[in-house]
Amino acid sequence: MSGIRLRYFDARARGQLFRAFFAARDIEFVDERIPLDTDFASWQAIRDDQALSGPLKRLPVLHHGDRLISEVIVIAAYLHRQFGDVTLLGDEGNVHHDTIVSVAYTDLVTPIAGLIWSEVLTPGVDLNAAARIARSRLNRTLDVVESALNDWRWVHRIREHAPTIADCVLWEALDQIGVVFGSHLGGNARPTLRRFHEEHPGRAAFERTLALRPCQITGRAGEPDVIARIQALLAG
Ligand SMILES: N[C@@H](CCC(=O)N[C@@H](CS)C(=O)NCC(=O)O)C(=O)O
Repeated sequence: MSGIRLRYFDARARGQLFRAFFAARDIEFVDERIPLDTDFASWQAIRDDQALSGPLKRLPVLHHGDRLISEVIVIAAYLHRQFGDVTLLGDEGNVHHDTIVSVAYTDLVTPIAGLIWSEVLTPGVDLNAAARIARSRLNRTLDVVESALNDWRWVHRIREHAPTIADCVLWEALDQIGVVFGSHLGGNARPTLRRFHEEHPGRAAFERTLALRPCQITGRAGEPDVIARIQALLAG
């Protein structure tokens, strides 16, 4: 499979899981990043060109040859199929895989970005309350994911095959949670998720990719300050 181009902002949120997948699988791709400049000028310049921004005029989009695919869940399913993982995992494994993709993207990655953007998206929001609600919801989700991974023996099997899309999105979600909440996440001990994050065979590739082109999680201006405030509020 050649001629792959991923277009996304110079941020992690909805794009890093694909960069991680390509890195961990040694797949060549063009990592096209739209700069986070003032007023998103670089994005505004291409937004209406649907050959670049896709049918919904939003990123990420994936180009593969003549195909243009948009929406994270659709791109994820496409890559999962194209790289043979559907065949590899079998019926039950695919249901588990797709469930991890859904919960990690919808209930972890998306709310993390929502919290970082909360003061912009909901003017007047109480950041302290928003952070505590987000933390509590993330903790509940992490508890059920911990239990599902145990039931499915997912972590016992991660060395049996190359990192899947589900591995990449879950690892990325856990890593983003670490960046945003630091030691302030609290909640139950989750040995399986900790092991997944620390011992995943793709970890070196995931971290190398992050180190090669460091970027913030979202496109919000001043994100490091927002994260510092979230952590200070949660510590109080
Ligand atoms: N449902 C879409 C959401 C995509 C999305 O909202 N992308 C944002 C960046 S994270 C975007 O392109 N925003 C620019 C805009 O809407 O003009 C997905 O899952 O891919």
